[in-house]
Amino acid sequence: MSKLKIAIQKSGRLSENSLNLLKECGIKFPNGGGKLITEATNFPIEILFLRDDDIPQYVEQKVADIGIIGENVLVETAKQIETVEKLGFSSCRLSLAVPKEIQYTDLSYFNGKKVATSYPVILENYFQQNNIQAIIEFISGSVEIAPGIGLADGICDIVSSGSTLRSNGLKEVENVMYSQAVLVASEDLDFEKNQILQKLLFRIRSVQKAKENKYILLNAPNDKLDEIIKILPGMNSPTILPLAKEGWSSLHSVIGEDQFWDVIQELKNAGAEGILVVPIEKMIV
Ligand code: PRT
Ligand code: ZN
Repeated sequence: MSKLKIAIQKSGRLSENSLNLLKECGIKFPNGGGKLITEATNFPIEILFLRDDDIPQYVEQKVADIGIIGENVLVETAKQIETVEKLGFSSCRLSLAVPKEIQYTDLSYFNGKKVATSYPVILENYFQQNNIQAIIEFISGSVEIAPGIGLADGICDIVSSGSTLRSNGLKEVENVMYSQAVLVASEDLDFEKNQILQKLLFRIRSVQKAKENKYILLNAPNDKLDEIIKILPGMNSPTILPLAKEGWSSLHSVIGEDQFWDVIQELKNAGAEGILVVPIEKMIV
C-alpha cells in the first residue's frame, strides 16, 4: 500500500505546531532525533523534515506529496501546488517598516527608496499594484538591521509581536499580506494517496473544529428551558436530562469559542446555574 509523504519544517517556528497537529490527529511516529525522514507507525504517512523554503519545490517536484508552510513562503516561491487547508497557526504579517523618526504619510514615501527584504516577489507585486517605483534589495536574513547600516531606507519583513522592529528603531507602516500555516499538496496525487490525504484532512478538520468549540453543561429550572434553548446556538438540539432535584434539568450543548462570553452572560440572566464549560478533544461533523 502506498504512503503519503508529508514535508514539514525541520526546526523553526512551524515545526512544533506541525508535529503537534499530526499528534492531535492520532498519528504516532518515533521522535525525529535529527533524522531526515520518519515513518508513522499507525497511519500510512512518511514525514520528511526540511527547511521551510525548500518545501514548495519538493512538493511541486513530487518528492513530497503534501507539506506544511507559511503562506508567505507559498506566495513568494510561486510554485504549482495547491492549498488544501488553512491551519490557523504561526500567524504573522508581512509589513513595510521605516526608521521611527521618519514622518511617514503614505505609500508614495517608497518612490525611489531602497527597501530590503527576503520577499522580493511579493514586494515587487505589491509595489506594482500600488504604482510605486522602489528599489528592492534582496537579503536572506537579519533584514531589520538594513536601515541602521545604511543598506536601505526601509524594510519589508515578517512581523509578529513587533518587538524586533521596535528594538531596531523601526516602525510598521503598511501591511503587505497576512500569513498563517497552510497544508499544501502536489497537483495530481494518485487515487490511493488522495484517499490518505482525505483521511488526514478529515482528522485535521475534526481537531480544528474541536478547538473552535466548547462543551457546555448547565442546570436550569424546567420553566426556563425554552428560553435557555433559544440562547444556545448548539450543533443540533441540546441534550436535556432530568435532575434528582424536582422541576430541574441538566442541559448539554456545544458553543463556539467566539460566542462564548456573550452567551454565558445571557444564560445566567435567563436563570442557568452551575454552568460548566469543558474543552472538546475531537469534533466530528
Ligand atoms: O530554517 P528554515 O528556513 O526552515 O526557517 P526560517 O528561519 O526561514 O523560518 P522561521 O522558522 O523563522 O519561520 C517559519 C515561518 O513561520 C515563516 O515563514 C512565517 O510563515 C511564520 N512566522 C510566524 C514567522 C514569525 N511568526 C516571525 N515572527 N517567521 C518569522 N518571524 C521572524 C521575523 O522574520 C522577524 O525576524 O521573527 C521576527 C519578528 O518577530 P516579532 O515577534 O519580533 O515581531
Ligand atoms: Zn526558511
